[in-house]
Amino acid sequence: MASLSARPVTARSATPPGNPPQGGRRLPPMLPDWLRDGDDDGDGGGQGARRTRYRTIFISDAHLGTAGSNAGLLLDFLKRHECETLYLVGDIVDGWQLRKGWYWPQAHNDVVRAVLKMAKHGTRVIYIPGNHDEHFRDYVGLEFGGIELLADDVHVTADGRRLLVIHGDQFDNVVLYHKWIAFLGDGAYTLLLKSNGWVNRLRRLCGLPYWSLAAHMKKRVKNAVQFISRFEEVVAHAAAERGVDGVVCGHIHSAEIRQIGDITYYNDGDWVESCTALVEDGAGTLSIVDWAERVEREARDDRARAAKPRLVAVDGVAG
Ligand SMILES: [Mn+2]
Repeated sequence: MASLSARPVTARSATPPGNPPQGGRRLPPMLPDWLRDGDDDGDGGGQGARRTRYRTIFISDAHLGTAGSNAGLLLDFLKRHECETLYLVGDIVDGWQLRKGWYWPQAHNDVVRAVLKMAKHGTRVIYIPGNHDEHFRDYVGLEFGGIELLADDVHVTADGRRLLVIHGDQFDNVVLYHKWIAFLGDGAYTLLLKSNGWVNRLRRLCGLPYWSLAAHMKKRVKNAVQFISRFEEVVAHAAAERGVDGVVCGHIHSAEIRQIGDITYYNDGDWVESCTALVEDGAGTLSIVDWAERVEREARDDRARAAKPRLVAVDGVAG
């Protein structure tokens, strides 16, 4: 796990400019009323709140619509940050779980509204669907509520590096049949990469949910470490084929910054287990923010500050 290396610029949030016109076709309004306007969530529209500003924020795997989602922490993170571009790198809403049974508490709604509000106030928001929200893949290339839906994207950092942004489920079959590829070579790699899409489209047509490699691996915990490093290598391999300098993904719920050959591999983690985001500062440096750890540290510091005056008084007596 990478440490917090970025030096964010903390600034009072200025009055945000209007949403700039964006590319892509505009859909007729299709948001239900309860999502349409995000300004009445009690934080005064973000005016005057102290927020940490980053150039780019990447988050994924919030799994809203499931009991495991740490929506409260995510909402806290979103309210205390601002950025030029927000990438939602897949599995934000868990469509498959919602089909099984509707679970949508207020905090989950508030996260959606916070994102819509960011879009409304000038943040470019890009949603790259994953496997749990693959229903959104039908709308790739469109824009709704100020949010652009893309299958994947190439993000250019402030220092000019090109990063492929992709959820990562596209590589599940390759990771699973990794051993066979060693025998069968690069042709098999390409074929498996394609088959991953076919198989899951077919499953979807039959009304079957996405076959989850992550769930499969959870049953074999002892292989998890090996699985994660193999996933990272497969993703880096695909990024190298795309001719980029690095790759940002999610999917395996394991935040990481790691150099693999010529490719810098970034994983923004998740908001179920670890509560992490990947952030880019104004100089183009990316780092992982562990928000659960940060909130805990702040609480610790507050307690220490509360205890301090007593210590000062003791020092005074001693001096
Ligand atoms: Mn996923």
